[in-house]
Amino acid sequence: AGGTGGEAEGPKPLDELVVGFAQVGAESGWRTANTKDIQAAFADAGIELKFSDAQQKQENQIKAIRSYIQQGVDYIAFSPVVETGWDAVLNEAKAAGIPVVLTDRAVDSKDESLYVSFLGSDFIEEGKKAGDWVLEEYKDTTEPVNIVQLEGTTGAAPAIDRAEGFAEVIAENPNLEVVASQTGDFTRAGGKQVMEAMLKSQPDIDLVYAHNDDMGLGAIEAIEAAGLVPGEDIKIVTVDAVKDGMQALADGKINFIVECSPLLGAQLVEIIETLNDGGTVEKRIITEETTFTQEQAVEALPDRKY
Ligand code: GYE
Repeated sequence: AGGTGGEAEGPKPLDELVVGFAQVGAESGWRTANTKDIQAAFADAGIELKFSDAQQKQENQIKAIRSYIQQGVDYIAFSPVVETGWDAVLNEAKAAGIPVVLTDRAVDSKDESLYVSFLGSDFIEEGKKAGDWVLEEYKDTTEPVNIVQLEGTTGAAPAIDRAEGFAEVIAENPNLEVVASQTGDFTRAGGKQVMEAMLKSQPDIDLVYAHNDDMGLGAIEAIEAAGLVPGEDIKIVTVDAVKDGMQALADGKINFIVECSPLLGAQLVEIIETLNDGGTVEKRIITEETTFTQEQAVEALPDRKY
């Protein structure tokens, strides 16, 4: 019928709208919470949501998006597993007149007309917040501080940006040095495996900076298995603040967590409804976030929803 996207025909009744969502996978506690929140928000709004899980593979995500285009959905939303390589499929969506909303992660495309909005966190800022804590923690140290970094999925916006923000801040103190950095793919198993190897290759690790809680939790297992005390012998800073991470923080095994909110569902629904009404939305919508110390985790845990 030509004019998908709703702009030309005026608002569609919400119960006739169809949105296709292409999720990264189920790699972390954050991701599971994100999926649940988005599905619940669409169910509450009475808007049909088609959902696919790409198992952290870009090719699967591209296939899912193509299938949504084929089915003639009204809108497509997705969280791009990596930053590069989206122009072709996004051009196909554009040619079909289907607006695309990026949730959570960015694409590095130069052509901003390929998506209507990017809703998600400022990952560079998150990396800086992690760096700020480390800077403060070691401000009086005169000895070298050996930091190992557990990176998120290679090529993913949060992995690139969290490394960048952190590096920028810790550069202020020449004693702070990242002595090893490797991807754990945002999974607990990945974090554990990389940490095991690092404990063997790096004689004197002072701190682990993990790009998400799950990898930090995997690192805790490796550290304990090596007979060391996480949070004391080796300090740990992570990003996300999901329940398991917050529990480990409250238990003293993690030292600091930078929050990254997975609760994007309500805002995504709002974007879709606005577009459906013919309105315009901000090109960049940044999620509001905080940070947690061990004491703050103890207080926040009882009310934590995910
Ligand atoms: O931090 C991590 C997840 O893209 C912000 O992906 C998200 C990240 C999150 O697997 O736990």
